[in-house]
Amino acid sequence: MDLIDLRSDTVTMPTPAMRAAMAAAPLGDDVYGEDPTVNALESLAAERLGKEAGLFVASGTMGNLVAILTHAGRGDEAIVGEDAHSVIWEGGGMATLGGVVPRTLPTDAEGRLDPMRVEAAVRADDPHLPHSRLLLLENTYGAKNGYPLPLEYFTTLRAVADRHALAVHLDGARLFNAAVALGVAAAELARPVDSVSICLSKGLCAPVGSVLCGSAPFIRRARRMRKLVGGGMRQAGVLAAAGLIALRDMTGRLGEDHVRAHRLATALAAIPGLRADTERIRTNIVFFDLEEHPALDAAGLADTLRERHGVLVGLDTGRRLRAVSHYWIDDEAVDRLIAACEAVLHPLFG
Ligand code: TLP
Repeated sequence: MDLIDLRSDTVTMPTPAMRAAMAAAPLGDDVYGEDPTVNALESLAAERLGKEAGLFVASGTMGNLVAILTHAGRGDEAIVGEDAHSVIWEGGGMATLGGVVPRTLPTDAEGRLDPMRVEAAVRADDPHLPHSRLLLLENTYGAKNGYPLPLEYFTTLRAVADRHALAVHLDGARLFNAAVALGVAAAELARPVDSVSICLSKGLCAPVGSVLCGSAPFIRRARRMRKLVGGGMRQAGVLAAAGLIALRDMTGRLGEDHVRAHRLATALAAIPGLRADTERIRTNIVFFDLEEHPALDAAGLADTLRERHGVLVGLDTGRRLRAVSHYWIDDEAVDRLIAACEAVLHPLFG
C-alpha cells in the first residue's frame, strides 16, 4: 500500500527540477561568502521580501533563533503569542541559548495578539524588570489552522513596537501561503517588520533551508550569530539551488494546496465524530478534533488510519489531529483520507 503523508508540508520531497539543479549548481565556500548559488538565493529572497539582504540558514528554527540572538540579548524580553512556533516547537531556544525571556500572551482564534495587551506587556524601565526588546510575530499562524494574517495587523503592531523601541521579527515559515491566500505580495506583508524568515522546505518543496532577511547591517550581525550556533555551511549551494527553484517556481501554485485543504476540512467536518473549523481554513493546514469515544482516542485514530489505510496524519494535543496539504497531495490523496476517516468513524459514531 502506498503511503499518503499529510502530517506536514515539511515532508515534501524535492521536485525532479530541484534535483537536477542541485546536481549542476556552481559551488564555493559559503563561510567565505564565495558560493554563487547561495549568494543568488540570498539576493532573490531579499528581493521577494522587500529587504536589503538575506542569509541562508539550515532551518526555520535556526532562522528564528539567529534573528532573536541578533535583535536581543541576555535578560531581554520577547513578547510573543503563547502558541507561537518559536515558543512551543523550538526547544525553548530563545531562553536556553539566547537568555531571552519569552513574555507570552494569548492569541485569538486566528492567531492575533491583542495590540492593547502587547502595549500593556511592555515593561517599565526599572532595574528589577527584564528589558522589553522584541516582538515576535508569525504568518501564517501555524497553531490556528495556518491562518493568514493581513497587513493591517502588522502595521498596527508596528506602531506599538515603534512607541516602545521594540524590534519586530516575523516567523514567515509559510509567508508565501499567506501572500497567496490574501492576494498580496510577500514583500508587502513583510514591510512592517525588521526581519523575516521564510522556509523553503515546506510547501515550496526544497529539501532543506530557510532564508532570514532584513537590513544589510542586521544581516551582517546575523551572519556572526549563524556561525556562533554552528550554522556556517560550506558548499551549501547544493541546497540553495533547490531553494532558488522553490522561490522562482513554487510559490505561485500554493493556492492549489489551499483549495484542497478547504475541501478536506469541509468533508471531515461532515463526518460524524469529527469537528473542524472550516471557516478558518484559508491556507494548507487543517486541524480536526475527534469527539469523545470510549473506544478511540486521537492516537488510536492516527494509528488506524496509518495501518489500515496507509494515510498519515499529525497528532496534536488532546483529541486534536492535523492534516497539511502540499505539492505531493493530489485530489485522490485527499479523497483517500476522507474515505479512511469515514470507514473508521462510521461504525463508532454513525
Ligand atoms: N513546523 C513544523 C513542526 O515543527 C511543528 C510543522 O510540521 O509544521 N515556524 C513555523 C510556523 C513552523 O511551522 C515551523 C515548522 C518552523 C518555524 C520551523 O521550521 P524547521 O522545521 O525548518 O525548523
